[in-house]
Formats: sequence, C-alpha cells, structure tokens
Amino acid sequence: MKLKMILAALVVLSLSSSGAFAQAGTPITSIPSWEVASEFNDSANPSGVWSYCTKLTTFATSCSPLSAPYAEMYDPTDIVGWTDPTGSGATIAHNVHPVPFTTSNPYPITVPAHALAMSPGAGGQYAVLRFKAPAKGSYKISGQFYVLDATNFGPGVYWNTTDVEIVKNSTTSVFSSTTDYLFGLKWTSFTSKTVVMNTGDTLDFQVGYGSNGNNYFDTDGLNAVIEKIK
Ligand SMILES: [Ca+2]
Repeated sequence: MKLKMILAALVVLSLSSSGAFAQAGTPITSIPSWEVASEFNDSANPSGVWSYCTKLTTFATSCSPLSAPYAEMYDPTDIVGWTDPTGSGATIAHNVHPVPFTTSNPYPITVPAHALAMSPGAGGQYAVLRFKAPAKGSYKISGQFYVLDATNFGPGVYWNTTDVEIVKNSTTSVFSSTTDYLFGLKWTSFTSKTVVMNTGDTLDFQVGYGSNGNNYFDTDGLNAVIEKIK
C-alpha cells in the first residue's frame, strides 16, 4: 500500500513537472519599450523618439529646444547634456560613466551610473524630456522622479523643492507631484500609468522649480520605462 502511494506521488510529480516544462516553452511576445536614462543622447537632439526642450508653464504648448550643449563647470567631461541657449539654467544632462560619479563642485552631488540629472531654470523654466509616440497604441509608463541634490541649508533657506509632471500633448496631466527634500519627499513614483496615444503624440517628463519659487539645488533624477502594450 505504501509503495502504491509513493508511486502515485511520483506520477503526480512527473505530470506537474512536465506541465511546467510545457509552460517554459511558450513563445515570449516582444513588447516595444524605451527607457529615458539609458537612451539619453548627449550628441543629438532630437534623437529617435526623444527630444529635450524647455517650457515656461506646466501646460505651455511651446517647448523650445535645449539646443546648447552642456558640460558641467567642474566636471565637463563627466556630466554632459543639453541646456537652454538663453541661459535660464534649464538643463538635462547625465553621468557618462557606468559607475556612480560625485561632482567636484562646492556642493557635490552623486549621480548614479548613466543617470539623468534634470534642472529647472532660474525663472521657473521647465526642463522637459519629451517622448514622441512612434505608433498608435496603448503605452504603459512606470518610473520615478527623485532628488539628486541633497544640499540642505535648513528651513527658510535653500533646499530641493520641485514640481514634476508627465503631460500628454501639452494639455493632459498624466502624473503630477512634487519633491521636497527637507520634508521627506525624496522621490515620487508613477507606476503602470496607461496612456492611449496616436502616432506623433507627445509625453513630457518635466521638472519645474516647485513651491519655493527658486531653483537652488533643484536637480532631480528621472527613471522611466515606457512600454507599448497594444
Ligand atoms: Ca525649488
């Protein structure tokens, strides 16, 4: 009797293991996807689905190219990207290295490997990273804005405060939040936001100078994956 039970158990194990094997053989469907930081192009703007620009208000319809090459003053070969040619300070740059890099300016920040660093302008000009939909469909967006500059002079002085948004076609809010380093808002995540877009529709990932009305230490990082799910 015991032997029969053991044999039965072996048969069940054998069946379930062959079932698992069959599942492992199921073809995997490839989903087109993009990632903001790893695909950042510091030598061409626009670049494929991406462009880098600046706007004056959250829903401004005009977004002027960040057409001036940017090289961080103290580390000009390490942190590079694009900045506002008018000199507002609106900038999108990245760490060119495959390892974290700490800047050598008087208020250093550590930028993770290949990470983006987005800074708004002194007059509230947004740093905008724009995705242009290559085809009609549903797109899923996941990621986060996070404080990169942790310099903090305490209440009433200066620290990172930013407003961060994802805006479709300059008119529709997909995500809206803030960072505030002193009050513990060190990152803000967006997960599985689904957006239906036509070919050529735009999604703007943008950083503004937040509620305190200045851009001191307002550099944020951004990670975001966009997947075309149908
Ligand atoms: Ca601010």
